[in-house]
Amino acid sequence: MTAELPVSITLYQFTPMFGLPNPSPFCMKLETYLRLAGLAHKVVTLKSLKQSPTGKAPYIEIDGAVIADSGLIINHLERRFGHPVDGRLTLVQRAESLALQRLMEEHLYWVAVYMRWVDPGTRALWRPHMQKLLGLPAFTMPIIARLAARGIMRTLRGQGLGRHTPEVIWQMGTADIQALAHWLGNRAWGFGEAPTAFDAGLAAIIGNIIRTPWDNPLRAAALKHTSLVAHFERMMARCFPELAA
Ligand SMILES: N[C@@H](CCC(=O)N[C@@H](CS)C(=O)NCC(=O)O)C(=O)O
Repeated sequence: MTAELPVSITLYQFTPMFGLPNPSPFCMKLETYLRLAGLAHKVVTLKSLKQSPTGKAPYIEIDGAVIADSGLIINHLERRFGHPVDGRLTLVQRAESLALQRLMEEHLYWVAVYMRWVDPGTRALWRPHMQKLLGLPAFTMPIIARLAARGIMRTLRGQGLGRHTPEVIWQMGTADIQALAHWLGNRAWGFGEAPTAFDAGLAAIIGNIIRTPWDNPLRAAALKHTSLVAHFERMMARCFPELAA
């Protein structure tokens, strides 16, 4: 899990939560990838996103360079260290892996954002976790929570999802989950005998949906698919035994 390397890699990400390595699917995907690749790294918990080149997490420092975006970071590490995780994939498999990651990260992720930050039914349940994530005093939370929900709703409207009713948003997320479950079928991993970056991304988004500790239609849809739940648990047992149930 921790091959000695002449380089140092520092991963900057949010504080762990919900019994997950990270409450951000992108951070969890990258940390999972680093463990799958056996690349030694240091983890630094972010207090602010100001140092991130994109203003988003995760980002890494490697060889004196700072790189943001989990996908770009994985591409960089794959090239730098001889394609330790995705190297055996064919071009067709790479195309499928990319398409599925885009589904998870550019669509399903936004339904999960709605689930956590905006859904009026459960927004209050998220508040104490949001406080931990942002590291702010409790008395600021009523106003911060309202501002955050408003800001994220604006982003969701720009992305397009936020222009739909809650029912339609849940339906769209459920369709994504079904597509992922049907695609994975009963296979242990997406592409053959060993997990790839796709599996890191799948476990990260499904884990973040099912381990969010309150009910909603997206979580119910994911929990119905035992193959997705088993895939997440398999990845946790393999990469994060210290957190696995
Ligand atoms: N495409 C990016 C997305 C990263 C991302 O959206 N991170 C979220 C956390 S899940 C973030 O930092 N959001 C802070 C913000 O938008 O201000 C990646 O793969 O790393």
